[in-house]
Amino acid sequence: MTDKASSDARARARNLAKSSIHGVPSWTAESLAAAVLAGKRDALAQAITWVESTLPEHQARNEELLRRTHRSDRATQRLGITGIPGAGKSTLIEQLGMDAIDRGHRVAVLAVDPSSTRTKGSLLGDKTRMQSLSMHPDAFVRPSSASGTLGGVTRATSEAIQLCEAAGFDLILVETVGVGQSEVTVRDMVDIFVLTLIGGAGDDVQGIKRGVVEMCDILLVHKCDGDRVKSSQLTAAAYSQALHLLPMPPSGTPAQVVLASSLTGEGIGTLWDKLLELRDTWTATGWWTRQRAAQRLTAMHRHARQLLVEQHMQSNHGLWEQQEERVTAGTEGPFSAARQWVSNVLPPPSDKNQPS
Ligand SMILES: Nc1nc2c(ncn2[C@@H]2O[C@H](COP(=O)(O)OP(=O)(O)OP(=O)(O)O)[C@@H](O)[C@H]2O)c(=O)[nH]1
Ligand SMILES: [Mg+2]
Repeated sequence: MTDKASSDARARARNLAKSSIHGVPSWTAESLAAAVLAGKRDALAQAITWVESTLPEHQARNEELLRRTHRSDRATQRLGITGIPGAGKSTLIEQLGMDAIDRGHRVAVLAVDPSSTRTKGSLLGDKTRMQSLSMHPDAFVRPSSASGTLGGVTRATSEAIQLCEAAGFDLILVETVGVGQSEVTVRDMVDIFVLTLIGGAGDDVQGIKRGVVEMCDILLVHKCDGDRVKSSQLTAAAYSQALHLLPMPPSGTPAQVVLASSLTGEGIGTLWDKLLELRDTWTATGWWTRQRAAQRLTAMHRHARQLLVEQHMQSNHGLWEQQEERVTAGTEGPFSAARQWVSNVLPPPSDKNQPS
């Protein structure tokens, strides 16, 4: 082969590899939506990659994809699992997921980490800890979602949940790393929220904020095995008492404490019983559907606010930067700078828009 021929061949191979990596050539919103609805996992993976994009030129095609895959009639369950790094969330998800498959479910696992605390090690950990699940035909595991702003990650995760459900997965497990802001938003997209703790370590050590404890439905004292059994029981007892002092959550069901080990499988049956009990109780009281409706509204409000701010920042970037410089230099206060910017980018409310 001549030099020219071999370099052409290399370029063609490179382009082919590039196009298959990006998946650009074949999918349209219509064909991708159809493939997702047919339960094709490569299409689902591609669709999630699409919605993770924040590029403005991708928004129209993404919306088309989401419109075509929108199904409100599927009975699905969304479970959030949160806790400090290393609490055993992925190991628990592997256990729960495999059990759920045995019970006839199709399981999707999504991981959320807007804070970028995730190291290569834990990504690798996800793959090895969810090994059976990752390889099972009735499961779909997406180790880590897009990085970016909290708002962007929240939107992408909500949309990924919708896509998984459209592809026929009826149990969605969302793993959240960290103990801060990310749980607040994941709470807004799941039906049941489980906080995993480790026995023996106090909240100060684990960095669990009271707010996160307040919003969980099940508090799981995990790794209750070997020489941790005693300390796990003490931690469980302390939290059971503390939970009594919290106000009644809007679901009408106070959070419950469960002891479990994913290593021995002990307590996992109890966890299942509690999960099913919550689903049945909330279906009967109507909380299940009310919570979902409230979550859809919250998502719409949040997204509308974000879009408004982003669009105005783009359309009047000069003034925004000017205000930023003033606030940085201390020549303008942050609140008045924000107010000035808003009154500059928005037209004053006219009488026409006022309710009569
Ligand atoms: N003793 C014991 N160890 C466990 C249990 N569950 C998980 N582990 C171990 O805890 C370590 C962390 O487990 P992971 O499942 O990766 O924890 P994680 O919370 O998903 O970690 P990140 O995703 O990095 O936040 C691993 O070494 C597991 O083998 C358990 O029930 N008992
Ligand atoms: Mg993990």
